[in-house]
Amino acid sequence: MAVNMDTDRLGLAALRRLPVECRPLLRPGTVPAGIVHLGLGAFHRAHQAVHTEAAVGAAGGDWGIIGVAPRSTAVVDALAAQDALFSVATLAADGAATRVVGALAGVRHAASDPAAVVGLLADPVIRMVTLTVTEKAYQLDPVTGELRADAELVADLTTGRPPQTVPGLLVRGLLARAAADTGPLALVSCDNLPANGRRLRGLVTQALALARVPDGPVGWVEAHVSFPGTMVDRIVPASTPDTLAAARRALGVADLAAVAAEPYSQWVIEDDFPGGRPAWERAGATLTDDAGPWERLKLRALNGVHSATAYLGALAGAETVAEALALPHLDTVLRRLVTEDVAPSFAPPAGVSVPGYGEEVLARFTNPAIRHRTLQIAMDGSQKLPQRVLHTMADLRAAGRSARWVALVVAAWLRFLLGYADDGRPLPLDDPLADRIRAALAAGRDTPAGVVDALFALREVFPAELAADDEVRADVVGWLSALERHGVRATLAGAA
Ligand code: CS2
Repeated sequence: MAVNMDTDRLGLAALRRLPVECRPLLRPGTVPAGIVHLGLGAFHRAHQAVHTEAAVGAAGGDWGIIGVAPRSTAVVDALAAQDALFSVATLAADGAATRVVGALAGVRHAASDPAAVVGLLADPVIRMVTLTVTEKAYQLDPVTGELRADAELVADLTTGRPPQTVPGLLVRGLLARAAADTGPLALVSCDNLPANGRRLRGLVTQALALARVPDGPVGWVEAHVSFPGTMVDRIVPASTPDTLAAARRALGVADLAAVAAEPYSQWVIEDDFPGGRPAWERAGATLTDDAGPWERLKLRALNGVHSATAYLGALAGAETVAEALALPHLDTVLRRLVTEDVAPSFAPPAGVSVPGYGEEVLARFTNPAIRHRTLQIAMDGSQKLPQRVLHTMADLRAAGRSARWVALVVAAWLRFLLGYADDGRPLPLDDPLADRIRAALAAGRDTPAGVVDALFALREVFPAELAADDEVRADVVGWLSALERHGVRATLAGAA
């Protein structure tokens, strides 16, 4: 890595000019790489990178991270110009603290140099690949977990072209590693998928089959690759020009890869790392043999509530989550969602009270220093609703219970898909299933019942049993009618 000598820009040469409290725990270049991370978004930088830097700082180990951006060049360019350094501002209601993180040992851009990334995955120094690529990049059907083999993925798996999809890149890397026999590897999903370790294993198994990989390398992968499940949690909104301006003020130099996050951070990890791991337990993480209860807790009582806030808030014209929570009665409705519907739907981790966790979540959402846009959370609803909301609903119904508040969240999503807010302003539809959603709505959008029937037919989102459940259908139609007729504010006032 050529050192950036520009002392007005974050980089090794600027480190000595930084206020002492802003300096990294690790000096990049001094910790050899052991991890490849796919997905260099704000979340990775404020979460795994921070925990890993602290773990290596506390206990050592060759666990530098090579950060790979699958698509975006902007973040790779910014980090490459900064010797892979970036800052994280921790925003509490009563003030901010900014610190540079030295966890990254390098950065790569997969789309322009896939061979380098495949080479890294086969490199014996790399013993772990972590991923934050968002739900849709796994290309799994959200309901069944089946791999969705679109033309791009089939081309990646069946031709020799440079891989362009995440599954394609993983398969190519694993084949190279099997051929070189360079030691065991953990593939660690850090995305908000249900049973993310099992889903990633399923993805790899199905992709190897689609690529008609012979038994030898398939057996190698089965014997040498682990897929620990994880629960990851920290609210990290997409960075904005304000984030960068605040970083410059705190650091005294420009940081074009700066991120800002809430103080809270949690990481629960299944301890299954055949090639070793950083001492994350020294950095606030919980190592366990089953992350499932934690993951269900977080997906249902945090992400589900986040999505509810995002759709209801966006419809009512709230730009951020904190603004949405200022809507009269929304907090009451969200509390009822958590206590009456989410809590009885699953068994939480031992000793955890779901309503108590829900209170903590609402306090985090109201942090006034965090400007998390409702529209950011609203995107990709088809990929998020199943594990955040519909699993809760299915479990309640299977136990013979009603799912009234969950039905409100589903109705809010359907109402959002109609594409305009309560004041008539347009709302964007940013979703990998946007075309299918638009086609379904074209067939029936005139009445609430028509909308529900058209969208309940999307099998990638609504499982057949839920779609055929008359009580669920009636609840969702009822809420959607109220939302359409009276708007969010009056619906909340009537419900709370
Ligand atoms: C959010 C998550 O964007 C979203 O859909 O619900 O990114 C959320 O902020 C994180 O999962 C919190 O850990």
